[in-house]
Amino acid sequence: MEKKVEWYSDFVNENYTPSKTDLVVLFYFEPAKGVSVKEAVGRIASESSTGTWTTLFELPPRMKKLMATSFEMKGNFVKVAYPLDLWEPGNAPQLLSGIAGNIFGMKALDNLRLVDVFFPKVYLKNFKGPYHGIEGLRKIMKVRDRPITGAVPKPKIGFSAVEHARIGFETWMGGFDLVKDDENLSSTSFNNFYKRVELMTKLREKAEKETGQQKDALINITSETDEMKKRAKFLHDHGWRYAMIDVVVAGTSAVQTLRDVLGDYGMAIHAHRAMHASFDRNPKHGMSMPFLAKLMRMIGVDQIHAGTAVGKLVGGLDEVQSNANILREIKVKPFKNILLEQDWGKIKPAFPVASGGLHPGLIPDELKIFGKECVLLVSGGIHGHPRGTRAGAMAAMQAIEATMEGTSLEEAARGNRELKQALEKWGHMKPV
Ligand code: CAP
Ligand code: MG
Repeated sequence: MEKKVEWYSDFVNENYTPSKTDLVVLFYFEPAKGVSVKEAVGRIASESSTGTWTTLFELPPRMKKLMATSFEMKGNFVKVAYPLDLWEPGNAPQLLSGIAGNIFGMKALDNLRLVDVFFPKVYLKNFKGPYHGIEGLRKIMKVRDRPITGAVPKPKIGFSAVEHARIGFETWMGGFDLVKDDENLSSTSFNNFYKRVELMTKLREKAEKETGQQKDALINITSETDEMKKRAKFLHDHGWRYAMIDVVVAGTSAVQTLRDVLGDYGMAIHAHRAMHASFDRNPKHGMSMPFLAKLMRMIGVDQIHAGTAVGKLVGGLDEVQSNANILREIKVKPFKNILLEQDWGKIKPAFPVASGGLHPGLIPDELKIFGKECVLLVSGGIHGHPRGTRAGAMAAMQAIEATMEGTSLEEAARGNRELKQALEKWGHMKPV
């Protein structure tokens, strides 16, 4: 008789009903040639929980209780339930090492995609969620009835701190709320972080005085973690209410640490998602953007880039709307094979950020997709205005106002020179 060397089928139970405290993951999978569906889903559950490739000599009884279970196979989708005790409370990196770890490299699968995760209440309670959330940020910025607006000086890196701050000032003066650093700008020989912050602080005061509006900035602190803490304190000492982190490259551990540090200062986190497309762009493999957004809301960012659907970067309408739902809703409804149900309980809603290739002519599309509950970043689309940054920001603000009033941009352009000039340059083109 052939000896049993593997125990993958022990991790599959088509009749399993998850308990209230199970974490449930929705995966898309494609078995490799010669691997049955049952073996494939058994391996997913096994390698991401207690299993390994072979049967073992010693198995304490506890093991049984810690095994994950694959259930509900529908075509190429399967759900896997993980018992709560597998997970260290409040440890986001450990979660990823399990549900998003070795399993992506298994030879038994041609493709595997982590689509979404349902977090039980007891698991969520060890994470802080956003410090301010949507309501808190609206209060700070004193902006109620329209999206919060911002822009990155462009080109994205190369300006000196003085040049950068001057462009920031023009952005604020054109009516924008926020000036944002670009993802690859941190502290360079030509644009030192500390110098940039000092200059921006002076010009923020001037812009606030001249406009009577609240102004702020999303200044990028991404760096080694101790240095990030230092930069966070420096921002706080200079009266800034936000800090920006490239959350994927910095990693969940650093984001958790900074959520604590910034929370103690009463500051918000702007999350840039640079590098996300390395694992979410291929629809058959990797991890989905809605799940990244969910993970970051759980850890506690106040806003995160969510795509535009019409701008220069990938991310279709279903994905963009799913990102927005996962970030804004208290009770997220299941949607196609993209979202699982999720009750966020006490975790505050976060803003989706629309960014990437936007200009005034695309603002009606963005407001249709997101409504007013978003942050709109229009960068190249203001600095490329024929009369410069300030006029560009004015044009974008005019486009927002017109759209919110239900007026077409063409009609609004008759009384607004800046918008008229923006439309003459870009019309409603969708950049690629
Ligand atoms: C936008 C941007 C952002 C992208 C990121 C850029 O500038 O600053 O980093 O929006 O993409 O460098 O491209 P533009 P996403 O407005 O000039 O395009 O929001 O999809 O993460
Ligand atoms: Mg950028």
